[in-house]
Amino acid sequence: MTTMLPELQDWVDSVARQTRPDTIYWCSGTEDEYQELVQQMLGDGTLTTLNETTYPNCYLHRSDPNDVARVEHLTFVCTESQEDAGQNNNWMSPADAHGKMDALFDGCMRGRTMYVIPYCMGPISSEFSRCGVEITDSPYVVINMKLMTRMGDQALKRIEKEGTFVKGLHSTGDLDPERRFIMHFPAELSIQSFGSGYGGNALLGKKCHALRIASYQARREGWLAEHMLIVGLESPEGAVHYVACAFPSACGKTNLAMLIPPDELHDWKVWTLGDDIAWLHPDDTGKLRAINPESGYFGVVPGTNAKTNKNAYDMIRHDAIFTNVATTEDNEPWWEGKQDGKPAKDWQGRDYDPANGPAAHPNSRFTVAATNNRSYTNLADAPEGVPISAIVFGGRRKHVAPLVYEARNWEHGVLVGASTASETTAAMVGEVGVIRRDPMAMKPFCGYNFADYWTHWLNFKNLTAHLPKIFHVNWFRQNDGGEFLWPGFGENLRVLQWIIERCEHRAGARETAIGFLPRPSDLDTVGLDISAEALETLTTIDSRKFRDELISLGEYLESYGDRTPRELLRQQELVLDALSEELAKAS
Ligand code: SAT
Ligand code: MN
Repeated sequence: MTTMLPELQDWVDSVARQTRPDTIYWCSGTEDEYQELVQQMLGDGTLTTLNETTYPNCYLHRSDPNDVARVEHLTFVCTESQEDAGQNNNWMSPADAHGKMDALFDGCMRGRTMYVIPYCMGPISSEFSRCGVEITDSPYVVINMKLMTRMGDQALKRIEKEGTFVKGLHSTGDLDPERRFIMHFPAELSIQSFGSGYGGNALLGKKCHALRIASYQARREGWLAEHMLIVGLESPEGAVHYVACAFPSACGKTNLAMLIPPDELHDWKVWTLGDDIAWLHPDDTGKLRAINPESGYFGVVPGTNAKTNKNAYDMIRHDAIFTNVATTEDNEPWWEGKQDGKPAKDWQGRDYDPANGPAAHPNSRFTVAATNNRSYTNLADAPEGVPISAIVFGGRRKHVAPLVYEARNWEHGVLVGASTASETTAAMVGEVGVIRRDPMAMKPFCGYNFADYWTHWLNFKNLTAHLPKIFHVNWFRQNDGGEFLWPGFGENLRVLQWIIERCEHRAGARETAIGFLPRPSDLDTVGLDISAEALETLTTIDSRKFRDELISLGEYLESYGDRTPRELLRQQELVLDALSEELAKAS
């Protein structure tokens, strides 16, 4: 096949001249094509079948053990000026990066098939959607892109009509971590990724396009590309609110997006629109509307069970791709926290031996189409998106951050977002459990200087009349004995309920130096198994610790130099002054 769009045809031809594949294959996105690729990969061992009775159409992929997570230290934003990438990104000049990548891509597809994947991020007919074409030599990438995006002929048609698309070039190379780079060229609307087959490094529509490149475009065009789930909450009275929540990778976005109400709140309904990325646009009526650019989930497997996330547990029982999980004697997939069965082989295919560590890799993943999910709503396909009532930021914090608080106003909310920090997880290569700053949960994903990004956020004050309220949550607070104080999972709905009742001006709160906190009595805790003491701890702050936090936040914001917006520093000072005043009063 070919295309009528000369720019696309020329690019595909030039990539083929450079990479020298044996064959070029244009992906149509059909079910038959998916099945044929699966058969081919079963043949060459890239995939294996799982138990066909209990896990129909499910496959296992074992990746190279050196290639199991995103590699932030090998991910670069390549702008002419280093300042434009900011200290939040690794930077390389476009000329140097192209030189390096050209050498790596030279002849790298010899003996391989080159797949051309036209894809559309967002509903095909939405004005908010953006298209791209990924060229890859990995059929595993093709089938994942099929589940995760709207790809193939329908996307190609839109691209030919629009004439613009993001160019993504990917090769697994030889999977040598020494020859691995993920390069972004925002000004060229292009991405080049070499040497990894793992999710965020290789499925270029996801983090590379829908966050890094899109955030750069969004700044120019007046919208936001964010690392947020989108969930709809329908109260027993029938009011529906849509909430967008930003958390770092592997902090439970997928669980929150498909939450199941606890028994006492069974009259509530929860609808999933997205579990990872939201594109937010101001509309004509002054509201922010969100679309999910993806159409599938690439979720963390360990910990998923019938209690923690029944919707996810059920949706990965058919038509799913598993990456780096263990298997049982019956050839079912197995992972830590599955609470059913025992591992026979670990994620590397060895006989399971606890001495080798967990049976499933801690960052093992499932890929499924969003329509597998029981709480999926076809509003996820609505071209106009959904109006957002509240934006929620959160991280994984043992101490300091309370269960929930509400920012005073938009500008303060931007500070709250910028203050997000979290203990690191297995979704990225490196030490797990270290606290790091992760503003808006976008540290690894913002395609330009964070200082400019905060300015862009602050500017929405002038763009939009009915801005959402902004909140911060922390499900991960622990007591001194290291036990979690909040039960989490379905019970998180109680916090979301307070949030939307705040949006409706119905729920109570007390004003503190850091914003509005619920009193224990402001939360619906009927039937919740929690001590009064734990609830008290969750809804109070240690002003001294929080003041230290604010001081360190101020230093962090200042470290961005002149570009840091004054308004953000002013907000930091306001909170700091209020905390000092509280401490002075108490002493
Ligand atoms: O690897 S991905 O970036 O796709 C998943 C994640 O880290 O959130
Ligand atoms: Mn993510």
